[in-house]
Amino acid sequence: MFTLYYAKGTAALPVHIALQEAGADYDLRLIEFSNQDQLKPEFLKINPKGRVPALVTDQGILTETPAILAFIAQSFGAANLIPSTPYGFAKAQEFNAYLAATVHVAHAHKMRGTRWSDDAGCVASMQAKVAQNMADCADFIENNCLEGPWVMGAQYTICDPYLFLIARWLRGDGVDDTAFPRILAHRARMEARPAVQDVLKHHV
Ligand SMILES: N[C@@H](CCC(=O)N[C@@H](CS)C(=O)NCC(=O)O)C(=O)O
Repeated sequence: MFTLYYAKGTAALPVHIALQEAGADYDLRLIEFSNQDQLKPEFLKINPKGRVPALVTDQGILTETPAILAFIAQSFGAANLIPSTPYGFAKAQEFNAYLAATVHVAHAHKMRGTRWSDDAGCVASMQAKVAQNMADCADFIENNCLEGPWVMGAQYTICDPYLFLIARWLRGDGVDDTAFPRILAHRARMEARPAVQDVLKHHV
């Protein structure tokens, strides 16, 4: 039994989808950013970083989206959510690490610029760059990372719900996502999956 601490539409979404796809037994704890729940002492005991996702397991608490996704995939081997070879697994991790360390960070400059500067002008300047940076990331993914129909090719993996999250963020970040038809088609394929439809009911 797992407990997923999540906020709607955040990096917790791919973890939530992976749990559902894997057939895991889990329950949910909603963290409302509008109430600053992520900074309250009860949540900081779960994740002192004050971020979601956090997954409570019977072995301890896991944070960081790529790590949690890999844990779910390896814990539920029958769900076949990672490539079986070391190279294939590394390629999946390469993609998820890019989303976590580059794309998510580029997105975070829209709402969380004060992490990097106390200067209001700098924060505004970083915000103004978000659409361009996210479009550049989308362009890189569109042309280099999406084998099709899934990120890793024929196999649906933990890369797919993570890309789905990023695809959902693009318009809000000011990106014209119609310029990225392969990402849009991937998003539509994700939305057609029953597990994704079940999960999305918790993210509206
Ligand atoms: N590196 C972390 C980032 C997690 C993260 O920043 N999550 C955001 C939601 S997408 C969050 O909890 N933000 C709350 C805040 O910044 O106060 C991961 O990949 O899981």
